[in-house]
Amino acid sequence: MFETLTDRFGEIFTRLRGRGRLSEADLTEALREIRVALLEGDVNLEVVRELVETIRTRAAGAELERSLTPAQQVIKIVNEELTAILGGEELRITYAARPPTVVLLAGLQGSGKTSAAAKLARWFVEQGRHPLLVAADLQRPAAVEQLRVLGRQVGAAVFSEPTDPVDVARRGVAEAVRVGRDVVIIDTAGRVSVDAVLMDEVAAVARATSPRYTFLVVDAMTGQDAVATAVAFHEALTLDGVILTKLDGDARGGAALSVAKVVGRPVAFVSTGERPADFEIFRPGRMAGRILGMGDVLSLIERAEHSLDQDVAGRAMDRIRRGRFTLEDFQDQLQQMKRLGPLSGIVGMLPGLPKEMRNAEIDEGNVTRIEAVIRSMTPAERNDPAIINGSRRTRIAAGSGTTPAQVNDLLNRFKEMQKMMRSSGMMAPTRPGGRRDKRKGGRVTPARSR
Ligand SMILES: Nc1nc2c(ncn2[C@@H]2O[C@H](COP(=O)(O)OP(=O)(O)O)[C@@H](O)[C@H]2O)c(=O)[nH]1
Ligand SMILES: [Mg+2]
Repeated sequence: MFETLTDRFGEIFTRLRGRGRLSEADLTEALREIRVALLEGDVNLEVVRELVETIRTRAAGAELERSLTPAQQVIKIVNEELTAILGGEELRITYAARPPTVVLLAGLQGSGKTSAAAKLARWFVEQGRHPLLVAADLQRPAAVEQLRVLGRQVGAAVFSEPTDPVDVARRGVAEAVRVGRDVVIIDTAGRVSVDAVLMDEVAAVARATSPRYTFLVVDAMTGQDAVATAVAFHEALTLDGVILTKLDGDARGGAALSVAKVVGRPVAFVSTGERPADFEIFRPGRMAGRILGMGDVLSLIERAEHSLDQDVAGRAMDRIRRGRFTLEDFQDQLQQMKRLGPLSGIVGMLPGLPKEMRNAEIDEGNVTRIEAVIRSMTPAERNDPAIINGSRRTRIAAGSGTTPAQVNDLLNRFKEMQKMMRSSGMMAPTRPGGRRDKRKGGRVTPARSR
């Protein structure tokens, strides 16, 4: 599910990242692409409109955070707004002061209500609660038996009587009180499509049991119908949230994502398969991140915002642009990187990295060695490594506990890096160091303290 969206956002963000500055035209173009991506992903038109407008307003007025490139800022805003339409925060289930806590499930036939009832029971058991399942779907004889089988699987008792739905639901709650069950989950009947009889029946069940939570169960495969269905149920019942099912399917899924926004109630739980365990509390932020294909890059961005020294970062960017990125700057960068935490952790958070790279061992010792070598250089050497001759190399190696070959290796890599920065247009094509001047270049100043 959501592959269409993820693919499209991947392309859009890659193009955005390729730009240093974002012009008005770039932003407009990106927003147009985002709009198309959302529509292709089957997100509701109204939701798309509002989302794109919000992103536009925020991106235009965005305060420039110096730790983020303009593209990163746009991506961050998109992520935050997508999270918001999915309900923002995850729903925290609370319990009735006087048990039982009643949960009512409504929805069309085949949406996954009965499965969700059992899965929800299992979830409450995991929370240390004692749920009672109530089979108030008396339309089909098999429905009660289905719930009994599922109830056994998840270790929850099932109550039912062959009377009528409202009566069964009311008695179910009384039964829970009698046997000391603190949560009651009521499974109701569905129709193939919304109709008045269905609405009246489920509304009557709700009136009779005063549920703490009324959840609409929505099959994520049903496309835009899901939105209309949700609106109708919300009018009749006043929903507290939505349970999205069949997220393991291969539909585009955008419609399901729109439901929460359209009815103004959050997605509470999601079901991702047929097994009882394929069910979890819905985390909007995580889902948005997944859809946008970002791995955990946003937590990385956040961490960067908090732990990086903005001035150092800004200075480095400035020097890169002016073609003056030296070993000294390189060392600053290494130090900043180390503040973000273990390198292996950072690599794990980067999206789109090939698996081999994710698993590659990141050699922290290597970074420490590079730093030692740079620290053993004089400022003049750091500023212009070209002056490092054989005897300087030997001195630096001795000072850093490395070998002249290792010093050479670092210098070669640094040269490669500068070349790359230049050819990628990141760095202006002036000379390294920028103030190579024979007088200074020849002078040996003592290395800075370790
Ligand atoms: N793949 C998949 N199938 C599901 C999921 N939830 C429910 N189903 C299946 O959908 C069908 C209808 O589910 P059911 O709970 O009986 O729907 P109800 O009519 O609303 O009670 C059943 O075959 C379920 O096994 C899910 O998350 N993933
Ligand atoms: Mg059912």
